[in-house]
Amino acid sequence: MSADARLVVISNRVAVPKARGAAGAQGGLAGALHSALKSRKGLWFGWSGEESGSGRTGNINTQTADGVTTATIDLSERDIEEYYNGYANSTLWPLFHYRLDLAKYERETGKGYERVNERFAELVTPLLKDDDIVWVHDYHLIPLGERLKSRGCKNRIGFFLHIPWPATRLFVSLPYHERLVRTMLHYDLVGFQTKEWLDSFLHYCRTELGAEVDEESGEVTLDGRTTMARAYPIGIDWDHFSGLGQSKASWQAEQRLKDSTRGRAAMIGVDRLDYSKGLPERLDGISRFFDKYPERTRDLVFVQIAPPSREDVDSYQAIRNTLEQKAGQINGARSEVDLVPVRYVNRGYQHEELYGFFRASKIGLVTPLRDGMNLVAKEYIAAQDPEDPGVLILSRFAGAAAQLEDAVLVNPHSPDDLAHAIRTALDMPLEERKSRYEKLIGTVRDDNVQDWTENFLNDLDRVPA
Ligand code: ADQ
Repeated sequence: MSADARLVVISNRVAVPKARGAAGAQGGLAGALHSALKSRKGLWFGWSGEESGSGRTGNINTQTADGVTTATIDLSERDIEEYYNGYANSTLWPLFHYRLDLAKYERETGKGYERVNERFAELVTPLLKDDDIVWVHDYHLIPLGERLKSRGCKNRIGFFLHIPWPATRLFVSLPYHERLVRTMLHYDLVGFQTKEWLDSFLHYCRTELGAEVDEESGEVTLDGRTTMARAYPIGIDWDHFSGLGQSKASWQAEQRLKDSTRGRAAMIGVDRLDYSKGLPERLDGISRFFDKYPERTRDLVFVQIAPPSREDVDSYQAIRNTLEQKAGQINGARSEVDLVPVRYVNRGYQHEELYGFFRASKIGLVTPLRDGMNLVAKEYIAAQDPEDPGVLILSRFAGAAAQLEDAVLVNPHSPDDLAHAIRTALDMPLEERKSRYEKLIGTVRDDNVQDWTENFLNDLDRVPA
C-alpha cells in the first residue's frame, strides 16, 4: 500500500469519531476502527441509523471531524425492517451464534439484504479513488465486495467478520448458503477473529463449494479466483483505554461502587443486552452459587450492566423480560434489609466510568454462549490494579478464550461450573491473581487494536490482487 493510500471503511453503522463513549455502547466495532481511520485520513461510509421517510433520497451526509470523514446514508423503513432487523439480526446473527432455534428464514428479508448491499455499492462507488484500500466490516455487508467488483471497482477489498463463523453442519441450514459464501470469495482478503472460525470457513469452502483450499496459507481458490482467509484477533485500543484510569470520572466511579458494596466483593458483568451474551445462564450460575454456598451470600454483590440493543427484534424483548424475572427471583430469595445480591442496570455508561467499575470489581464475569471475540474481557483486565488485580471468569466459547487462557475458563451452560468458578475467584490468593494477571495483561497490551489494523491492512496490501 502506498504510504498515503486512503483507507475507506464500510460498515453498517458509522459512529462520529469524537463520540467515543457513545460509540462503545453501540458495539466493539466503532471504538476499534477509530484510530486506524484517524491515522490514514480515512473515509467511513455506512448507514446513519435514520429512516429516510417514504422515498429513497440517495442523499449522502458528509462530515469531517478529528481527521476522519464520515459519509452516511438513510434507509427506508422497509430496508431497515428487511435488511437490518430481518436478515442481518434475525437470520445471520442468531445462526452465526449457534442459535438455530431463534433464526428466521424469510425470502423477503433475504431479498432486502441483497437490495441494501446493492444500494451501498451504488452510493459508495462514486466516492472511491483509484488507490483507496477498501475495508468492509461484518455480517451486514457480506455480499458488498462482489457488488462493488461487479461495478468495475478495481481496488483491493478486504472483509472482516466480527462474529463467529458457524460449523458447516449448522451453516448449511441457511437457504442459499452457497450463494452467500460465493460472494465472499470476491474479496481479496477475508479475516476472522480466531483460528476456530477460520477453520470452519475453510472447511465449508472445501466440502460444500468444492473450492481448492490451502489450509496452511489460507488460500481459497474457486472458479479461477483466489481469496486469502486468515485469523486476526481484535484487541482494545490499549493507549486510549489504559489512559482512562487517570480521569476523574473513572476514579469517582470506582469509589462509588466500592463505597456502595461496603466491604463485599463486587462481581461485574457488562454486555449489550443480547441472548448471545449468556445473561440468563449467568444468573442461573449465580443462583447456584448462593444455593451451594449460602454462607457466602454476604461476601458478594453482582452488578450487571446491560444496555438494551436491537429492541425492534422480538427475541431481544424476550430476553429483557427473562432477565428481570431471574434477577428478581434471586433478590427475592436472598435479599436482607441491608443486602441486595444482584444489581441489574439497563443503561450504558461512558468508558471512563466502566473503567472505574471494572477496577472496583474483584471479579469480571464474561460468559457469552458464543462470541466472535469479546472486548469487555480485555477491558476488564486492562483496568485492574497490578498490585491487587481482580479475577476474570471467561466463557470457553468467547473468541477471547483462545488468547486469554490464564483467565478462569468456564462452560457458561453449566450453573455448577459457574458457581465453582465464582468460588475459586473469590478465594484466589493474591499471588495467583497476580501471576494470572501478568500473563493476561501482556496479551491485552501487545495484541491491541492498532496491531490488528496494521496486520490486516499489511496483508491486504500483500495479497495478489
Ligand atoms: P459486541 O457484541 O458489541 O461486539 P464486545 O466485543 O464485548 O461485544 O464489545 C462491546 C463494547 O461495548 C465494549 O467496548 C464495551 O465496553 C462496550 N459496552 C458494553 N456495554 C456497555 C455499557 N453498558 N456502556 C457502555 N459501553 C458498553 C462485536 C462482536 C464481538 C467482537 C466485537 C469487536 O459481537 O465478539 O469482540 O464486535 O470485533
